[in-house]
Order: sequence, then structure tokens, then C-alpha cells
Amino acid sequence: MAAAAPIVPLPYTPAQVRERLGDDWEASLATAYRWMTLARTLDSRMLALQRQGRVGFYGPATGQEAVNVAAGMLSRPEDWVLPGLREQLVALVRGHALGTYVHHLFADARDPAEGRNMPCHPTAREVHYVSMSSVIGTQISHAVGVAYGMRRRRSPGVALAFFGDGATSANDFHAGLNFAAVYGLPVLFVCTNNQWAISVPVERQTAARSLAAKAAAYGLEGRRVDGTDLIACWGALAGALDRIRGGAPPELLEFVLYRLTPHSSSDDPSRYQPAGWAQRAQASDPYRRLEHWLTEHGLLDAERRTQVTDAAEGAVRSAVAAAEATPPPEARTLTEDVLAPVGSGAASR
Ligand SMILES: Cc1ncc(C[n+]2csc(CCOP(=O)(O)OP(=O)(O)O)c2C)c(N)n1
Repeated sequence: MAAAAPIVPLPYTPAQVRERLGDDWEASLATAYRWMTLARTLDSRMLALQRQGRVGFYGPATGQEAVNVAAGMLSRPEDWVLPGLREQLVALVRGHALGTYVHHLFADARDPAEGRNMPCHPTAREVHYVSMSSVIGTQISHAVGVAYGMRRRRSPGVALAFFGDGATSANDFHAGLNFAAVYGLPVLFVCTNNQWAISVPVERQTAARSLAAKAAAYGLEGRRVDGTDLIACWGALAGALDRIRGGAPPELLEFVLYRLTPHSSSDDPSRYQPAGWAQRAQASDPYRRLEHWLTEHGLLDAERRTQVTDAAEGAVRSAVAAAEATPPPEARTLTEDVLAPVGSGAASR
């Protein structure tokens, strides 16, 4: 196996970071770093637990943390998040409890979905986070519907539709962008181009110059952003959300990044990725790029790094312990809320 490539440094001075993130830039970076550490810890622990047969399925988001943490921190409570496959961190940053999420991963009695949904498909109504749709692309139309509903009710807020590169070939992408553009709806389309749709590389997914370029066909702005650069992600998301909140048309942001782990716990990329692809992609690991910048600028040292890592590991460990001490959902939940009781009349309503 090839050695990991040296990290590509983030090209900013502290003054430039302050300009993009505002006066609270140091606190924002520290918060983002803590969340990204938690996400990384969760991914490696959950993949290991899946391998041990202790959780049924897991889909990591390693490599996509910069977009997720920025979206979580910059979105407002009134916004709605319609995720693709890898935005669970957005729900956590918006306030969904880690413990509840881990109960869901274990599909135990304290899972809000009562074990009915596939693990790693959390629903977090309290933070306006809709359960992911496993049917690729449908969440794009759902987000447009949510935005249409918000417009009709005159309620503030933006619908954030997340999706991968593969989803840009789905019908819902075309229907969603067209409808949102025609009606000028408050929706932000967030494409996380991680280069792969399971085994299909992005260059076989489209003949377009870029995925962002597709926005022009609908009369929308499309921008390509380095999705491994937290500062660039922050700037792009903050700008687009501000414009849309101010009544501007929807936009498409394409975040170029790398899927640094298998598609899911059911995948083996060695069957289709060129040798060394993931090792080369490690040079653009968003977490390591941020860590490197913070260290270079004296905002992170070994002691603080250990504290943050220990805190993340501790939080994940306690959540896992609580889940393992919780029984499975009761048998009655198999039919509750699913089938009407016979003779109740509910079936014919
Ligand atoms: C309509 C539909 N077709 C195929 C699949 C099988 N499938 C599951 S994930 C996936 C790839 C999705 O790739 P992408 O949209 O790039 O998201 P990523 O996995 O890279 O985050 C496919 C084809 C599906 N779930 N739904």
C-alpha cells in the first residue's frame, strides 16, 4: 500500500480567514474542528462495530466533514435539511443528540424510528432534518416541495438539498432544479462530488464540463468549490444562504471532495478503484488540512489535540455503552403505526 501523500496546505493567512468567517473566526474554527473530530471518531468506531456484527450497517462520511460542519453551523433552526447519504453530522451540529443518533444506529428501543429504518438513516424532526431517502435523488424534489410549502406559508427558511455526484443523473435532479428555478423557491442545492457513485467514477457519470455547469440549463448560478477546504466551504455556503434568504433565486454548489472510505460497510473499493487512489486523495483530507493550518498558526498543539480527541472518543464510548445497555424495540412496534388494528375502522379511513 502506498504511503499517504503529504497534506495540501490551506492557502490562507489568519487575516484572510477572519475576513471570510468574521470576528468570531477563532471560536468558529475551534467548534468546527471539534465536530469534525467527533465525526471522524464516530465513522471509525461505527465501521469497526459493524465489522463485529454489533450494528447492522454504516455509511461513513470521511472526507466530507468540511461541507457538513459548515452547513450545520451556518444553517438556521427554521431551515430544513434534506440529506443525501452522508450528512448525519449536519443533524448533530444542528442539535440532534449524539446519544439518540447512536440508539438509532443500534436500532434499539430508544431509536426514534423504533428500529424500522435502516441504520445510519436517522430522522431528527426537532432539528428539521428529514430521514435520508435511499432512493437516489428523490430528496431533491422533496426539498423543492418543502421550499414551496415554506413560500406558501410565508415562513422564513431555506431548504438545503444534499446529494452526491451520482444523483445529478437522476430525474429528480432535473425536475427539482427546473421547478425551483421557475418558481424562484428558497432552496440551496448542495452537491457533494466525492468522485464516486459506488463503483462509477464521476467522469463516467456525465459528459458535462462540471456538475456546477448543469445549473445554467435551468437559468441558475452554479459554483464549484473545494469541498476539502473548510474556509472555502464556509464562504460559499454563507454567501449562497445569505443571497437566498434575501430573495435571490436558488443556487447549485458543487463541492469537489473525495470519498476516503468505502461507499458503505457493504462495499469493497479495491474491486474497482485504481490502486493508490484513496492514498493520493488523503492529501486533500479536509480534517487533516484544517488540523495542519491550525497547528501552523499556533491555534492547536499536541495537548489540545489530545483533549479534543479524548472528548470525542469519550462521547462516542458513552453513547455506545448506553445503546448496548438498551433492549431491542418491543415486538408490538413491528405493527404499531404501520398497520391499522383490525376492526378499528382506521383501515377504511
Ligand atoms: C434510484 C436508485 N438507483 C440506484 C440506487 C443504488 N445506489 C445506492 S447509493 C448509489 C450511489 C450514489 O452515489 P452518489 O449520488 O454519488 O452519492 P455518494 O454515495 O457518492 O454519496 C447507488 C447507485 C439507489 N439507491 N437508488
